[in-house]
Amino acid sequence: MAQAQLIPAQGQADPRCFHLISGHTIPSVGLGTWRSGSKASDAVFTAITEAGYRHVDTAAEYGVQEEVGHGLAAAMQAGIDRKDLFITSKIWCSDLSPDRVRTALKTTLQDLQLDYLDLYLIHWPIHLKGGAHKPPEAEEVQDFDMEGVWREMEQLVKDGLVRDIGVCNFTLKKLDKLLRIAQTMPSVCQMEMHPGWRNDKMLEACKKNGIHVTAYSPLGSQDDGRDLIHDPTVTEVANKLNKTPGQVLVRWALQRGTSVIPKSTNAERIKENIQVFGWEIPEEEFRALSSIRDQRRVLDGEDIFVNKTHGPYRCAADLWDNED
Ligand code: NDP
Ligand code: 1BO
Ligand code: 1BO
Repeated sequence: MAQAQLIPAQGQADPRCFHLISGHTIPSVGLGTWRSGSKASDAVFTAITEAGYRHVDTAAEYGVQEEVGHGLAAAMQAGIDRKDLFITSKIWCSDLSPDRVRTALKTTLQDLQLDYLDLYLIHWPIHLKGGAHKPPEAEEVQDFDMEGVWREMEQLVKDGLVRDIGVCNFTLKKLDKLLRIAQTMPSVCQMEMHPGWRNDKMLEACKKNGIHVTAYSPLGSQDDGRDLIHDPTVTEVANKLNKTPGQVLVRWALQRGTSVIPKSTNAERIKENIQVFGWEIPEEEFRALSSIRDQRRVLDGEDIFVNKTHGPYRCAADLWDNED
């Protein structure tokens, strides 16, 4: 079925796709692939051919693009049309200079075995030297030429290599700057969002400007993440609705008007996470989920970008323009 036909009538609570400012659509649930490792290929194939996903989120930095490419190729061999898929990737910090944008995209396309991307995002708005340490030495953090990089990304759209462009991990300040220089509007802003980090101010700013938001780490992420699956409010709502905590968290994101990209490499959970249509979280439960008091980011960028002694970012608040 063509994507456009999946879009419900206005007001209907079954948003399988959202409209982008470009006129394109984005499937509302996508498969995340960060830390999917060698399982990424099977996860992508299962998601597309068995669970009905049409949207896959990846990034050069995840080191899984070749595996994702194998999964996509296998799904297309099994009969899925490229035009029915929505594939997102992201440019990493070490490629965040105008002269590196096109080469970075070409490498990503090659790894994914694709000739265009649906969406290309600036992964983090910080320009690092190639091979920078984590966290970086002071001299490894370089000036970010946002305007120059964005011009190159706009050119990728004009050249048909990318259908939409956007950003991740932006602040109000950076978004404001981008909107002043953009000739092609960012279609999507991808941000950490879940009931433990609602980030309402960015959601509102994006909505006001017609920018669609994708919620990342919707389940609280993994490893050093936050266990939202066992959060008492989430489990209470899940029990009441006879749904799983994962489904409640994904559905919460949809009802906020965001697309959402839960990661799983487990076939059962991949299927579970997209069974979020045809039912709703009622208003009272939605409000309870939206009122969790302990609001904090899981991924504040400190481990990746902060150099406490020499800067230029000495703490996470510096990274986020002191806006939180
Ligand atoms: P998620 O919030 O999606 O959580 C993933 C974890 O939840 C994994 O441990 C997974 O394990 C587990 N899980 C998945 N489904 C269920 C379920 N139904 N019940 C219980 N546990 C479950 O974390 P991510 O941080 O990976 O975020 C999702 C995606 O967002 C990323 O993979 C990436 O694509 C994107 N992202 C983008 C960022 C950016 O900077 N733009 C930053 C972070 C993420 P298992 O695999 O075993 O099921
Ligand atoms: C280091 C990459 C964070 C997840 O997108
Ligand atoms: C690394 C954090 C960037 C905030 O816009």
